[in-house]
Amino acid sequence: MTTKKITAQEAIALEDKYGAHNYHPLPVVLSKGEGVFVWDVDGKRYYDFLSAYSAVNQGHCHPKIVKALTDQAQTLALTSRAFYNDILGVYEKYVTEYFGFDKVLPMNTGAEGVETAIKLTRKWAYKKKGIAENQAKIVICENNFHGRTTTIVSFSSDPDGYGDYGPFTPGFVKIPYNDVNALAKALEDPTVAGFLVEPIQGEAGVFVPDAGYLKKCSELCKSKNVLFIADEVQTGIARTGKMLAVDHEGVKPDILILGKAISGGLYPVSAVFANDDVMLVIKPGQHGSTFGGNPIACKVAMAALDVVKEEKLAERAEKLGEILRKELRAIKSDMITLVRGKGLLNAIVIKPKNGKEAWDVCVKMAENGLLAKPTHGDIIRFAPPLVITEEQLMECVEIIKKSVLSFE
Ligand code: IF1
Repeated sequence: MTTKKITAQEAIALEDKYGAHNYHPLPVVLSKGEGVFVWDVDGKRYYDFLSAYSAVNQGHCHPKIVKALTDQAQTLALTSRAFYNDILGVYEKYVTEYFGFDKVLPMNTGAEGVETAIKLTRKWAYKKKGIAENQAKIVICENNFHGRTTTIVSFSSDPDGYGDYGPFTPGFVKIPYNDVNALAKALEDPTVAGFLVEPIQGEAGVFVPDAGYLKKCSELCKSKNVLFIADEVQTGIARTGKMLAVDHEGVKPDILILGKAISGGLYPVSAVFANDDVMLVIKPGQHGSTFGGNPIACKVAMAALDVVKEEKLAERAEKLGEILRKELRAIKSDMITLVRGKGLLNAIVIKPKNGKEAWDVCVKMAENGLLAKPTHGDIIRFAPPLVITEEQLMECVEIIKKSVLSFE
């Protein structure tokens, strides 16, 4: 198949006519990416302040990760798990040492990682904790986002996420986020096997819980023999200024879920980590995936994780995040009512002015060369690739400022 260069209008019309209408993108058609930048089909350059929802923390098309991908693609792409391959074990050793767990279970998407963690928790409940068959419960939080499978949307608070997708999977108990007492109360039920939580709620608009929340939750779980399950699909891999967001509080989850930037956005790779006492409850034939742990995925993930350390991305995110929030707070506009975040996972809350809202601010920023996406109508997420320099960040602050002030 050949693709000749098409116009933005043509590209949008094709998606509209032939694609399902499950997204509503900004009217920008991208055709190239490099580092912190993306280019549209007309050659206009933008700073990417979404980073594919934090999948491209290492920057677009990072040469080291691209090389790992193309080299392995020309050697051996996929064997399935019916046979051993010469890369998977090497990757498993690398990645478990990297994150400090006994075992990893490789999957492809974030949602599959979450599904894996749910199945693992339930099987552990029956095999180890001694909960009666089909009685295990998992505590989850209001306004969570963990993916889009039927089981995961069963415990979503977002009507767009779950509406008309029932019947739903039972076994989940919803509590308010950032509420230790609510967790303590929920854990009084002896059939609770796990607590699944995002260290920062991404979809909820980058909602950062109080300091100490995760630590207290993890201690409560320990005291009740309940698995503490951290969904770090979005917050992990240096995004919040530490390798993992739980590292800010020195918390070690019983189950850790990673996705997105574990591949630098080059390939769908997710991973579920646990120690032997938990992970080994799953026996051969009881879980898996055709593509999970394939040689390309393993090589790509190792390169992507090398880059995080080599380029000190966690330290950069920590330092530049402080600067970004300080500069955003200094913008004198009553349209920006709140600036929040950790590391380079940030958001501003927009109060509409003269009929202009977050969407209009994003359209204006795009005109001015910076891409960000509104969520929940009034929140704009700012999450550039972590390879951004301080000088580039200051240029971005100017674009954001100019765009917001254009509505005064
Ligand atoms: C979409 C949001 C971000 C996630 C956490 C698991 C997954 C995600 C904490 C599932 C995915 C996504 C998916 C993307 C939009 C995006 C998102 F706004 F919807 F919430 F990033 F903020 N756990 N997040 O954030 O991972 O299966 O997609 O690989 O378009 O649905 P996935």
